[in-house]
Amino acid sequence: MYKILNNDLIKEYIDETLEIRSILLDSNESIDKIEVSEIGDGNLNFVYMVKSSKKSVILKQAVPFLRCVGEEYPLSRIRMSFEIEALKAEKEICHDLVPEIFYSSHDMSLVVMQNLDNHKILRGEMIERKIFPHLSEHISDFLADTLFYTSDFYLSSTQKKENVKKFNNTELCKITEDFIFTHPYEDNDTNEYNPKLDIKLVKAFRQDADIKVAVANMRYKFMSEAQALLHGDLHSGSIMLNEKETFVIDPEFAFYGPMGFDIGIYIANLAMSYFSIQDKETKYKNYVKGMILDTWKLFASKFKTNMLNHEKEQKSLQWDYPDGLKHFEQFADDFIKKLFDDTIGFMSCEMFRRTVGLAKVADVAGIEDLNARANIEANILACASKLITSKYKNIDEVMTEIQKHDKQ
Ligand code: SR1
Ligand code: MG
Repeated sequence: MYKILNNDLIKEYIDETLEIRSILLDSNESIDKIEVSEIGDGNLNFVYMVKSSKKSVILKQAVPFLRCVGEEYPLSRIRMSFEIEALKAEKEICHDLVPEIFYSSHDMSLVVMQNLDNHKILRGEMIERKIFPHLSEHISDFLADTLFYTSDFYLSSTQKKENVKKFNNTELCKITEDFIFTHPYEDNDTNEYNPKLDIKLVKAFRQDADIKVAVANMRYKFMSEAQALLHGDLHSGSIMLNEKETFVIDPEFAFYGPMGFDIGIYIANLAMSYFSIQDKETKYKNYVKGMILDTWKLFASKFKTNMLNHEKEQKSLQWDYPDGLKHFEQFADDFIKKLFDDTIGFMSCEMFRRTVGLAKVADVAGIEDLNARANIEANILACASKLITSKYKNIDEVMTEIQKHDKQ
């Protein structure tokens, strides 16, 4: 039966759950030998580190409300079941990029998994100006493989439709529909702004026909295009890493949606980090610029390779004629071009909402000088407005646009 755990109740729970107990303790050892500490600061769940002399693990539990708002915002615990199933699916596809699960319980809405204690959250590391030589390779692998191997390009029609049903994550999709695609574009109580941000800028984009139509298009895409199993919240707080290894965590928002959403959210968070860096730190700014360019370019090339290799292996009759593979390649290029446009659209929506919506990014919101922060936020809003209402040939053009709006 479900109960909300705390430090003491976790000990009791582990004592009676042999699968977890045996990971942490020898059979005759007392449960008092383990230490429990709450380490989460996320918006949704409670995260504990559980440590014995033998091992340490992470125990994450969903509670029946939205943690960052409180009990007055009920949210069913089923989100943990989606997280568990998404972790399993992602682990099968990208073994080295997803933490190991030791135990999970749908009834208790909890998962016990690998403690990434040699790894840190990417956002914090970027704020500390740390450099990670393999990150773009790893994230582009994660994106190209999870998005390809869960899509209609790879799965049978029946399996893909079964998966869409399985990941029917309606409540968390609604959070995204509200907090990314709706509230930031209206006068809504949940929105929060830096008091030094010129309110005229906020009002202006909320009444701009081109922006409103473009955002409505992205919202509709998010709600209706079940292309692949998405992570659903792939910002720099959902990545833990060190110099050698990268792990993608927290897929509680997983569902079948448009591929560009995951890529766009990630690149938007890199772009907001870019804007947050003061001009004099040119070395780090250039590093982040390189991350933006590499992520898209590596992703596009790996995704295309996945498509071509699969087609070569399958040898489907449809493309089995002298120029067939060349024509299939045109189809792949066409698809990736549309995916690029979607990516930039979703990227813009993430930039808007992280500036004027409820959830902020520490890279920008952590800047203590509110006037300096407001200047960066104005740049982000202007850039997002331009990106979502324009068409770009490639990521280099997008980067030029970002740089143009980076007015110090
Ligand atoms: C109301 S929850 C706000 C945000 O937290 C999560 O990390 C998602 O990004 C969600 O949009
Ligand atoms: Mg999260």
